[in-house]
This record gives sequence, structure tokens and C-alpha cells, in this order.
Amino acid sequence: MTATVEHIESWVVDVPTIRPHKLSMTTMGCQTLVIVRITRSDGICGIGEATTIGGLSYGVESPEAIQSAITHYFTPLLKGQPAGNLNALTSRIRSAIKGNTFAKSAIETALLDAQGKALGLPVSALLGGALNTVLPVLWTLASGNTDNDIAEGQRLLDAGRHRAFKLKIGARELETDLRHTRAIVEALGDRASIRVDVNQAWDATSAAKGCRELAAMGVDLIEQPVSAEDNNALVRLSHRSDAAILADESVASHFDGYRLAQQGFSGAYALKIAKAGGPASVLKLAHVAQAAGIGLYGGTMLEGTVGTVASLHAWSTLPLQWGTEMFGPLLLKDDIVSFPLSFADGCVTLPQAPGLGVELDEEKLQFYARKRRE
Ligand code: MUC
Ligand code: MG
Repeated sequence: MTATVEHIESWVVDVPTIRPHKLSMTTMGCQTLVIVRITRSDGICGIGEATTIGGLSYGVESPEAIQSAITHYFTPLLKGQPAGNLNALTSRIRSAIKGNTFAKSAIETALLDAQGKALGLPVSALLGGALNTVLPVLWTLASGNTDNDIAEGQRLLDAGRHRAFKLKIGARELETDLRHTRAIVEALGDRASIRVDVNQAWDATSAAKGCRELAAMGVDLIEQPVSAEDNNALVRLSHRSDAAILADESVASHFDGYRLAQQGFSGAYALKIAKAGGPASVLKLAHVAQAAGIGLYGGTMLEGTVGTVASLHAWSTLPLQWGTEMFGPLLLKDDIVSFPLSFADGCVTLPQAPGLGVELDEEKLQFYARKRRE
């Protein structure tokens, strides 16, 4: 008998970070994960995660809104539907629910996890098969203090955990950010690839100067230097900068990716399951990028292990010119899965068990979950 969707639960889970994480728009001391569990009529469960950064300061969905959308809109739409046909379910969701890609991503992930378990296959196999099961992963230096960032980078290089670092800049004066970046390139640049993420903070003039100087000092990749609303400036920078330009907030779905490519962008796209609506949906953007000669990068919303491993299943099916930044679980003081992912030698290993290959630790989940008022 065909299994159907029987039950959907969700939790808002607050896990402290190991240190303050400073971005141009917010400083995080805690990460809020929305964890979803779908139970099917055959008893198989699938889990997913929707995670954003700093409430509403980064994206348009808050954790509380994601949970509410899942309870009030996704659940009635999915209950009783055949659970194994992802295309039929996502098309049903798409026709009834606009936007809400973070919530869609958690649901798509949970459906894939359950179907993988039902078929005895890892999610990567459902997505066409892994090209790689060990993927490069960088670390973000974002303590807000140059000396602390250098010490942190040196420690991680000595431990062999990472070979590339991303610096979060844009919150301070351009000259301050350039001094900060130069000091880190000088200290770590002969042992590691150094990239920066400006998170949209510069206007076109500052970006032209900033990109010129960053490229000259040896920065390899410059992420989202200008507003997501200013594709023209991003395209111009992608032609003029000697360092590659990475589009992040500018590209969420394959429609955005197609538009930016048509406008003449050259560089790379930061793929994120939360921006695109899930690990299967994000592959459409990847394929548009490939057709346009645009490079691929496995991006994160600083998810915990569930969202991270869901992303890794998708990234494993792609040739990623710029590797991944799937270090989210390492930024958190604790994990809510029974067996954490393995990070070593600048890489993370993709689990091979059916589904996502990770299981929730119920006690930890209940410990960090907010008590529900609805
Ligand atoms: C972003 O904009 O890329 C990813 C890594 C990190 O430190 O912040 C995120 C968000
Ligand atoms: Mg970014």
C-alpha cells in the first residue's frame, strides 16, 4: 500500500554559538533551528531543518513564522497525500504556497529523508548520485577582532581542520575592513585560501575600490559586495575584479540565477537549500549556473547538522569549483543529533546510511527546544 503523510511536528530550537559570530547586519550568540519531523503511514519518519540568521535581519522568514507556516499551511496540504512522490508533493506545495523557501526546504528535506529510508538509499542517490562523498569545507573567521581571528585561523590550520577561511566584513569603515583583511592574508594567506563576505554592505563606489584592493592583497573570492537589489553593479564588478565574485543574496532560485546570468554575470553562485526551497529544488539553480558557465559553491545559512547534511547530499552531486562552507555544526556549542558529522583534513564526510544518515537525539532536542505556546 502507498505510504501517506500522517503527521508533521516542528520545534524551534535555540543552541548557543561557541563565540559571538559577527556579520555586517547582526552578531549571533545563539542559532535558532526549526526542526521538522514527518511521520508516514508506514511508520517511517523523515527530518528536516529550516534555519535563518539573526531572526529577520538576514532573510525574510523568521523561525517563528516558519513554524507557524508549517503548522497552519504545509501540514493540512500534505496530510493524507502519497509520501513517496517528491515531484507531486512539491508541485502541490508550489501551487498553494508562495515564497516561504526556508519552510519548503525543511519539508522537502524531511520527505527526502523518509523516502531514502523507505528505499534504503542515501538522499544523494535520490538526487542522482554523489560525485564525491568527502567535500571541502571552509571556516568563517568572524570574532570581530583581528588578532583573535588570526589566532583562531592558525589553530585550525595547525589542527588541519580547514584550508580556507572566509572573513565577514562590511560592518566597519572600508579602510578598517581592508586593514583587517590584509593582516589576516599576511598571517595565514600562504597556508590557506582567504575569501571575504561583505553581505551587501558596500555601495557601488566603495565596492569598486574594495574589490580592487582585496584582489591586489591576495583575496581569492569576494562574496556579495553590493546590495542584492543592484545586479548591474554586481555584473560590472564580476567583469572588472581580478578576484572572483560570488553572488549570494542576489540569487535564491533558478529564476534569479537565470536573470543574473542573462545580465552578463561571470563568477560563482552560493547555492543554499533554504534560499531555493530544498536539496532537490536547489539543483535547478546549479544546473542553470552550469549552463551559463558560472561556478558553484555550497553555501550555508549556518544550519545545524540536519540542514548541513541535507545540503551536503545536494552538493555531493555537483562539481563545486569553490568547495563548501558547511561548517555550521562546528559553530554551535552542542548538537541535537546522535552522531555528529566528521570534519577533518579541510573536509567533511557525507554519511552513507539511508536517508540523510543522521538521527535526532530526542533528549537534546527537548532540552534546547522552546516550549510551545500555540
Ligand atoms: C552568508 O551570508 O554567507 C555563511 C557563513 C557565514 O559565516 O555566514 C553565512 C551567511
Ligand atoms: Mg554570504
